[in-house]
Amino acid sequence: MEEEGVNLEGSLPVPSVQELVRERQPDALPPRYVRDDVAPADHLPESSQGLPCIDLEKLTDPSSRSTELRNLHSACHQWGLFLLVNHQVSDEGMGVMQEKVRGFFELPYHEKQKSAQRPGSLEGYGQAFVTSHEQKLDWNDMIFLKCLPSHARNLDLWPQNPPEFRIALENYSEDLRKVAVAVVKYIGMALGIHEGELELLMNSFREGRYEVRMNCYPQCPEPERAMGLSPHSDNSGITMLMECGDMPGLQVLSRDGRWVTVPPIPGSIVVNLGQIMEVYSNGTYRAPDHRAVVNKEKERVSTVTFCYPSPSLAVGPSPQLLTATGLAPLYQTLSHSEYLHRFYNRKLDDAVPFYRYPQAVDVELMHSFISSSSCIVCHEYEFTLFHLFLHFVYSIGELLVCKL
Ligand SMILES: O=C(O)CCC(=O)C(=O)O
Ligand SMILES: [Fe+2]
Repeated sequence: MEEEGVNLEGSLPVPSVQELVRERQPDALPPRYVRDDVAPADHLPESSQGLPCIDLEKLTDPSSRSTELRNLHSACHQWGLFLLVNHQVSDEGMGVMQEKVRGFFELPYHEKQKSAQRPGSLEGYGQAFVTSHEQKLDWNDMIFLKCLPSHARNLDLWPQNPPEFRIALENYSEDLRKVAVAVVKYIGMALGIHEGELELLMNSFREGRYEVRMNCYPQCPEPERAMGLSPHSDNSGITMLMECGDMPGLQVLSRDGRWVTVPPIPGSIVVNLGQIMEVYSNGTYRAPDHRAVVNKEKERVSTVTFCYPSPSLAVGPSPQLLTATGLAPLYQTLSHSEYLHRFYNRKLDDAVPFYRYPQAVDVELMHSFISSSSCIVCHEYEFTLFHLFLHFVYSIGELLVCKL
């Protein structure tokens, strides 16, 4: 049990799992990594069939947009996670980044330690959310770096090795910012957000924060007793994960409580919604719980980009959505800094999101209120009464113009 009020912006230093494996080659898990709290049955990988795949080109093309928006709506509602293909990041761009991240974790320990976390900060090479010396540990080493806006970079923590790591990360984060703005635009449209508010949402991601966490999960002697990354949902707007190899490990919790393995599909990006978008959608979409499991055969490396809107955007349900549905907000609206303050000062084992209103709201009933039929006037993907109302206003306007 964690004490109330522990600040999670820093993390206690922990041994490197890669070093532990290299030096000791253990046959059994060291006690601190044994996760008796995780039921063994949880480790059974479920079939990955049925996980949604979204094609960004189909969203861009007006002739296929409404069908693909419908798929996106269902993906965000059912899973809060999807595989993104045709996302415009070149194979070369992704390949270079994968090579550099793998290259970093292959460096000698003393070289990686040049980027070691400093007390009180999560940035750098180390681990996150370790607040006591008794706490069980994940089978994971990571390096976490702030990338955008560029003035947020702490370059003294950016590895100088492998050569050109820095330029690869710079280019990769710029590429992912473009994808994030497009993805957020279509998530907004799938929710029925339009015009000024859609522009505001996109701009806030254009000017937002992009932070990259690179994970290394070494081979594990007893994978069924360990956890690569404990179950959590991200506090981002959206998160984009790139596998740096072909070893599966990421699992997402389905609505009916099964852990489903997300397959590594070459060239695709796994997008999951973070809590900011769950709140923005007033619970229509989910920030799914997910985790990483480990294996005996092969080290796994992943690169995870957390995309946040700019701090000027309050964290709360979309005003347009609330007006269109007439539903009560399920979440409080907080300033960005208050939202982060509550996140970093939450209790680690808090199951209930810290920003949710305490009153019981029937979320399923609320979802059923938002139908997914297309507009009867323009046949675009749109389901809000507000949208129909706008058609009505435009028609009156046109009538008046014709009469004059
Ligand atoms: O590496 C993975 O599969 C999961 C990573 C993740 O969820 C995270 O870094 O937040
Ligand atoms: Fe995550």
